[in-house]
Amino acid sequence: MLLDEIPSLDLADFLSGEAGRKAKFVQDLGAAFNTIGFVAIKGHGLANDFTKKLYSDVEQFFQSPDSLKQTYEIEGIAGQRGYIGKRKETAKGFKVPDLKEFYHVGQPHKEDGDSVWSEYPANVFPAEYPDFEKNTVEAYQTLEKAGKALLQAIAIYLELPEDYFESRVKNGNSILRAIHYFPILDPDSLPEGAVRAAAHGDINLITLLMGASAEGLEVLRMDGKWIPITALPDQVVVNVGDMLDRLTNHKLKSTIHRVVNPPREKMGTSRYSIPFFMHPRSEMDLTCLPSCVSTEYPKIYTDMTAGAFLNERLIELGLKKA
Ligand code: AKG
Repeated sequence: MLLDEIPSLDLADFLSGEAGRKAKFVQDLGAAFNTIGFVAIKGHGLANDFTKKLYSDVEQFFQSPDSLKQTYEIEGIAGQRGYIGKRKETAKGFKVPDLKEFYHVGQPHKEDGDSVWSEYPANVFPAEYPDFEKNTVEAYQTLEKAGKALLQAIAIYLELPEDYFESRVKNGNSILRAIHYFPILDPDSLPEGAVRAAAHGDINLITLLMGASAEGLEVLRMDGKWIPITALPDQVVVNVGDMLDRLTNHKLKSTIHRVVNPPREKMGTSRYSIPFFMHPRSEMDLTCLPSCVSTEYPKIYTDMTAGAFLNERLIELGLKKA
């Protein structure tokens, strides 16, 4: 059950062309991002059957032997493409790595003569599973399109031009992350504090998260209480990332979330989830917007580009060497 505290919105309202529906969507989205930092949306463009097939492609890959998966692990690119092995990422401020392995798909193709590959190389895909490439790329493109519409709504809410983010996210560093939280076969041998995903805020502008294969996701409410959330089958959960939090001087809230370990009787089961992290281009300036700074809300962040911020965070996560 999706808790009442996370508002449910329909992106079709924003895209309807009807001024009243569009304005209400913008206000509801803004109000949610200004408080809990999370919403659940439908009308995102992913059909349920497609999502089901995508999850089965992802499962097929992760059920392969580690030796095959490791063929797609690329050294020296901070885990920004391909396979990232078990216990390689540690949430900021934690000592024990997360109990997960994942696969990163970046910009699927170069749209024009842009410098999209200058920082990160082209994608690699598991040749053994052609549907993995076909469907992860389709999911990437569908969620990127939905993400661009959501950023238009956010721009309107912030009283910026509706297309404010368009050039800033074009060919940006967005990543589709297919995650496998592997079965925990010997829970007693786990290091203290080891969890599927320790408490963290996302690095990027916004995250679009397809409903996961099992429970476990929890969001830290403002009163300090952790609340479990599960998207309904036709919903995608969307949350504010740290970059949007910085840009808006914490007017839009990047809310801490985590994935807890299952109860003991379910420790031996896998969990899959597929977030899409919407990133801008590296050169985007994340300096707090002047309209979000006032005597009441003094500037709380230093000026930084998205590329420098991403770099800093990849080092903190252990994916990049300092
Ligand atoms: C992340 O990868 O940042 C997540 O929070 C994943 C959430 C999930 O697996 O449900």
